[in-house]
Amino acid sequence: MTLPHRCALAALSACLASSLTASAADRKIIALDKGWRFAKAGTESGQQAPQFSDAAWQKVDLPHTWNRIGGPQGQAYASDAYSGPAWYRLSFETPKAGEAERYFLQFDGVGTIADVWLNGHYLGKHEGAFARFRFDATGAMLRGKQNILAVKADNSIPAPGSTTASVIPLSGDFFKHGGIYRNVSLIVTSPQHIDLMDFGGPGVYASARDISSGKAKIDVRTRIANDLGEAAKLQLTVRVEDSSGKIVARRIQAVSASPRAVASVSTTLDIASPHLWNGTDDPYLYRVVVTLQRKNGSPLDESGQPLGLRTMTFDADKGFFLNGKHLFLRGVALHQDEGGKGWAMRCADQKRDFDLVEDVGANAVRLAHYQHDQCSYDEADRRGFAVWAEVPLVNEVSFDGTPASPALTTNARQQLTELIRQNYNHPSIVMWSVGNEVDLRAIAKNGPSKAGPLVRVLAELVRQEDSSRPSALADCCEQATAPNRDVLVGLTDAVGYNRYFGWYNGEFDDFGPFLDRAHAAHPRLPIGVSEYGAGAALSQHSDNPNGGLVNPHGRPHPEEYQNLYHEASWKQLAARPYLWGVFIWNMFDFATPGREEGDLIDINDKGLVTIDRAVRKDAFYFYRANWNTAPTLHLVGRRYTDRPYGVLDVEAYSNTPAASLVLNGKLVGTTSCTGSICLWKAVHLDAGNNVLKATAIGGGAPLSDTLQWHYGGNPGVVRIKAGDIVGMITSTGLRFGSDMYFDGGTARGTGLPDTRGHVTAAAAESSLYDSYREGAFSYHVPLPDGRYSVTLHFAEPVASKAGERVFDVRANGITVVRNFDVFVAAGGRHKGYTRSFHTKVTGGFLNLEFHAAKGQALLSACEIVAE
Ligand code: GCB
Repeated sequence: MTLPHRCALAALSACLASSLTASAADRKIIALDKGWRFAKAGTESGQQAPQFSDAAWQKVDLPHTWNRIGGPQGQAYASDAYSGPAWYRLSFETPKAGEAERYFLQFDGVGTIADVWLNGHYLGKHEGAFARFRFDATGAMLRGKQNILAVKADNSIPAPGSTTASVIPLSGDFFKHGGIYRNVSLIVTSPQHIDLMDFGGPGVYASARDISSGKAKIDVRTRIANDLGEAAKLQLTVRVEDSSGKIVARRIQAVSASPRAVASVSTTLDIASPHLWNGTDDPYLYRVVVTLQRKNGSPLDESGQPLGLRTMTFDADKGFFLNGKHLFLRGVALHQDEGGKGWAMRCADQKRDFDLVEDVGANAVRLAHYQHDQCSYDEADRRGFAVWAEVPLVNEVSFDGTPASPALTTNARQQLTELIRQNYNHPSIVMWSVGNEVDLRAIAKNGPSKAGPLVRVLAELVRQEDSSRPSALADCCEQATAPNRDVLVGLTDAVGYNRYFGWYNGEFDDFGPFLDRAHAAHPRLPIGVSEYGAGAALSQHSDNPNGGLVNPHGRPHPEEYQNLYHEASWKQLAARPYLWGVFIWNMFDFATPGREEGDLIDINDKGLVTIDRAVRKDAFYFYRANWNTAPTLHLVGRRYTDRPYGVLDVEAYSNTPAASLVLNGKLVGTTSCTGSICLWKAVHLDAGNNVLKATAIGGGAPLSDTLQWHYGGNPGVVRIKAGDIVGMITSTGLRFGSDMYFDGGTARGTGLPDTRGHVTAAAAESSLYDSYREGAFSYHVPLPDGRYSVTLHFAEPVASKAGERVFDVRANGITVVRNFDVFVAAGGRHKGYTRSFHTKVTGGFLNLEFHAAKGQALLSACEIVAE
């Protein structure tokens, strides 16, 4: 008996002929990926008719999507955001097989709604962009002749009255690509076969129980379809093969198949000395192979499914346990999206992505926000990743804040059933999520809970379909203050929190206390973090990301801020043993309409890796150093090549105990690395080029990392843009670094509308005043000893009259500006004003202190120039 195999369409006849001779009743899978015609012909005008001429249509191969979204800011890039109907047609020939053969057309994923015709016969509709679906095409197939397959794919944006109005997701922060973006196959079976019409599932469902070191019980449920009009006596052989293909258990059963019916047959097998699927340490896979045979033993059909033996538990206080051993799920979230390809990613692309996930040292993936391609779940099984699988119920259950309609509920149930049945056999899946942030827009307009009823329905469906795995939910808004907020936490068996402290809201240090409150409020609920992250642009940089504000919904997104965000967040997450795990949002930048952030357009830049997979951002290495046991040594800031300041801290990410830094061939020093961070403080750059080389011993072998920075400045000149995270160059070419060398105070302004564009500058440069540091603060600026002239830039952002803000400035302990009221000095609010003085530096530092007698001191910029 040969295993099912896939014939390519080009060589179809020969391939089929050989397999038909080899075993006439064997299942054959024929790839229908090549030679399609495509057109964005919206209106229906006979495209489905066999005689329709598609000669003028574009030639395409699958996987295919017409959409291309996102690219770099300010550069021409290919974009096609068309959302609506489009058509595909394929002409293919089947060799003449036996008259009794059954033909199934299998689509692995079509965005969003597919209508399918074969030879002009309407086979049906599938609503939902992410699950596999099949049609029984037997009645419409022309055996041994040319067949015409026509598919209408419609990714209209969901809106009241649109074709997709009752198809989840109704919205979400990602672009919904259109097209036949995964593979299509023709499956030929005998009339008695393993059922293919079970929500796209394999028809064979295996699970393990009573696993001990001595043995395990395997329960296999097989759905057997008899498409003939008479009853049949058949035989079912279920075998379990170990990873080398050796049969370790087998059972043969007689089966009575009623006419035109599907029978469900249960089989239990024992495996001695089970070898467990043990996550990334040992992702051992068995295989369950089910063979349907005639009574005489000749084969009719066969299906092989992955089987991993493992136990798992979620404990509200202790986290996640795999095979009885605690395992913290170090996760990253993934979308199915790549620059230039969109959703039309091949298996090889997914493998490459999983290589990167493996390299960062993750042991878990959140396949967000929907069902992914089978290749991804296969990769997770093979590599031992735990998977958070998820149905695409995102943000909202209706357009107007009302509960989900019956039609939407039916669609959500369908998509969840597809998700579970199609992926039931993957040992990697540890939970089924029934929704993402559906509390976000369910702030009741006219009363209480709107999303709750649907979440309950879906959680109950998980219980019915698969009681071995918990239902889960990614929550956005618990503890947020909003009237009539839907309370969804607690409706599923486990929860994940999507939280962005220090990005969208709050401070880094809010994360831990938030989780502690959530744990206290839900003492019996296993909780984890289903999303946390921050954006990072490769071309935007900060000398000190603590010094200014990012604009989460815009620009800038300096890469160094993402580093800081993850350093601060991971510290708190790693210290909370009750968490079952965390997922970084996101492993890769991804396409989403409407974002103008960092240095990109229509891309969410929270990835640890860029959308084209070309660049691993610094934060990638922070996690690699923390999560992967393979030695890591990575100097931080390699893309910030042109430095405004000559004295700065140098950081490396490493899982070695200590590292050394050499600058232009001279040893700077050796420092210990704590929390995977090695820090050399106040390193003095040379004028011109600086080659920095870090070295360490990791895993018994020497490690090194090198980068180059340029310092074009002069150690006797320091220009600081206070309260700004990226700095600026003035119209006359003066370079102000981002806020640096400060202590205390709060950064304000940049990205906020309070001062931007309103300041009339004393000098011409109004943007110098669009940020400021405010409060009681000081600067400790490293400078060569000597005499300096200092110019301070101020603008009053809020006061409406004299006397609201009065402060002094001291330079090295001497008051140089006294009882200063910017409002008075500048002649009103939003007016730039400068004060200059001379001072002397001895001992290598200039100390500037800002003290208020009334209100709070502030500073917009400062220029220190040696005389
Ligand atoms: C979220 C959403 C996710 C977004 C993410 C973000 O909470 O679940 O879909 O992409 O935030 O980056 O804003």
